[in-house]
Amino acid sequence: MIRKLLIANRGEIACRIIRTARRLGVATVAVYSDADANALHVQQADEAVHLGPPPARESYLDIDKVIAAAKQTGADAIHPGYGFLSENARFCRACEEAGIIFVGPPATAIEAMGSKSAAKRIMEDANVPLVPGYHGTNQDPGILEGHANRIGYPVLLKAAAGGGGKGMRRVDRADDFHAALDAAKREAQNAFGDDLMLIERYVVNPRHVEIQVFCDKHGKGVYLFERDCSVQRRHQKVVEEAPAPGLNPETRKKMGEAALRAAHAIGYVGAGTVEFLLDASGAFYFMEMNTRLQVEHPVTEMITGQDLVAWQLAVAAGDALPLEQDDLYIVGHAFEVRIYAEDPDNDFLPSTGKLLRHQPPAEDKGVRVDTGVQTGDEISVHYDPMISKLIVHGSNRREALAKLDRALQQYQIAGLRHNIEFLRKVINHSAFANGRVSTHFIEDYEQEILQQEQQLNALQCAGIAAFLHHHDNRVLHRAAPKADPFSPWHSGSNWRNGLSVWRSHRVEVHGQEVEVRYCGNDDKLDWQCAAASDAHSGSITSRHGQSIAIVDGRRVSYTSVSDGEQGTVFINGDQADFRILPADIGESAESGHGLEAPMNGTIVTLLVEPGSAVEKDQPLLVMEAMKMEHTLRAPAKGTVSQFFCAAGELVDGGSLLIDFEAEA
Ligand code: MV4
Repeated sequence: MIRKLLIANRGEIACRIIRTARRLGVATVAVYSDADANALHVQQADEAVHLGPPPARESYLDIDKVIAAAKQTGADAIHPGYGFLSENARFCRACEEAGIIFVGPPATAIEAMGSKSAAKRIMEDANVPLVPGYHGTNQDPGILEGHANRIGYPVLLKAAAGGGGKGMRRVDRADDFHAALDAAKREAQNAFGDDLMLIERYVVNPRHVEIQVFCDKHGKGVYLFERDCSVQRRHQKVVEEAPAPGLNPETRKKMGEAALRAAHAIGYVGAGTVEFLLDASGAFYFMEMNTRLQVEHPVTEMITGQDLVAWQLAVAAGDALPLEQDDLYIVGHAFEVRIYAEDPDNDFLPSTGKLLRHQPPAEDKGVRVDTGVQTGDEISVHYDPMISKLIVHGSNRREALAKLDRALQQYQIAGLRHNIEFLRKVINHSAFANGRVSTHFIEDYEQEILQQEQQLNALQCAGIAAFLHHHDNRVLHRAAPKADPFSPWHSGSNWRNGLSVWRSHRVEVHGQEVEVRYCGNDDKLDWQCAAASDAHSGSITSRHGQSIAIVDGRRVSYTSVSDGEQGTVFINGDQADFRILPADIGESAESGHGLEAPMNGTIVTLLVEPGSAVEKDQPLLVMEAMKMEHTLRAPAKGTVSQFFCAAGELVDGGSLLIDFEAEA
């Protein structure tokens, strides 16, 4: 029995683990960096230990500090969550040496999955289906080419040490083989310091289907069915669901049993995930095994009714698995989407800063929100910019999808860019609605999903007008003499009732400039809105406590967030971020004399020479962070005077990378 659990993680997963521990009567210890002193996971735990400065390697990744925290607080077990130390065999051993239970598999199982080619040999022996290919140690280019010819084109070259698509090259013709091999080897050497390559037949347009397995310390294992995580963007999962749409029960059973053979082959204990590629014919092939609890585990919990963290704690304590295979069954359908602070309009660059509002939809039967942040928190450059996960469950896929869209509409996030509109476009695409998911989904429908211009509609205009009215009153209120509490300015309502004064503002919203006029008071406001392309007008009444508005007789939800001259309105499931433009003519002078690193990371390449004249949005530099590449672009037409960084260099978020002069 585990009495006290230290959670060596932060954010939503730390909070999620604490929730189960609390339910089971297990005391919890959080750990935190300086950046997280006030974070939700620290507030929710029974006690918390400070680890160090914000960079993960000096806090959440520091094995000695984490072990010391567990000893100091008398924790008998450590849950690593995902990421950070979760798949670190050295950490697993350090726990063992300190007499602390590591909630996860034995170090040997983690190590067995470290090399792709070694893993494939183990899986081959265990009779787990593999993509036809070559995973031997002879790396002679001529020999490798011979294997490619035997396998048949197209083939895929993969770095044995790789992951996340790095060091991977598709080769369509024998003529291209050697050039592709050289390039893939170079990339693998740079990224992993190891250029051992394997070759596989290229599976065209596959699905990513993964099996959740669980093993106890008594040699027993079960599978908790599959998750389809095909919808990805540059190897980042966007939507996950369970069960996989259209998977037939025989294939499910075959995949589940193959996954268990994989787990048993490496002496697995605890929660694990075996990833497969599934092709259009229903054939499936082992890709890799993740030796941790995954981000998307909640969809499995929703369809099985099980708490996987509770299972992990039971297994770690030496208990038998809570259920046998025949006791497990699928009920309904579940989706998960990951809400990120990122800008889909700017290459999904992480968006850092203060979260002025984070109000997820209310949790309800079939709607679950896993989050580790709250309004007022800072999304920093130091960690993954995930804000929360939304998980929904319905009695079938269609119902779950409808719930998902409704819940996304109810999200209120302000202060940062986020991906909610992007997610809504993905899940509302007809191909997705029809279950036609694949790993090429985002690429295939990129035009429809990304290029849609945000439209300004009448409800948004009404919301902005109401905001401006409120904003102006506040400004006037501040100007009123404080000494006079009976001043009509203090009444909270616009006392110029019936004076019919029209006020006007120029506002930038959805990338366009709009003139917004209003006239009236808190009870009834007439408004007019003119953009270059179209115009709207109407009236808005009864903004009760800023939660309900009646717009031309339609009763809708309405609320707003204000940040100086910027604001966000949420109206009827729609969001509009806008900026009040200065009353005088001309754009506000964007002085921007440089580009800063949006997060901690590594410089991959510089794309222009210092001194180059560049166009607005021209790519200037590629950096890598959080397993993703990010392109920094010119904010305007201008000149790159100087780079303050070089390829390969580690840079801190916020540090100046490029000296940039916008053209006057
Ligand atoms: C493949 C493949 C097609 N054929 N292997 C990409 C990351 C790595 N973990 C495995 N990946 C792939 N391996 C063969 N033989 C296509 C992919 C792939 C992919 C796999 C899962 C989810 C998204 C993907 C996106 C592009 C390519």
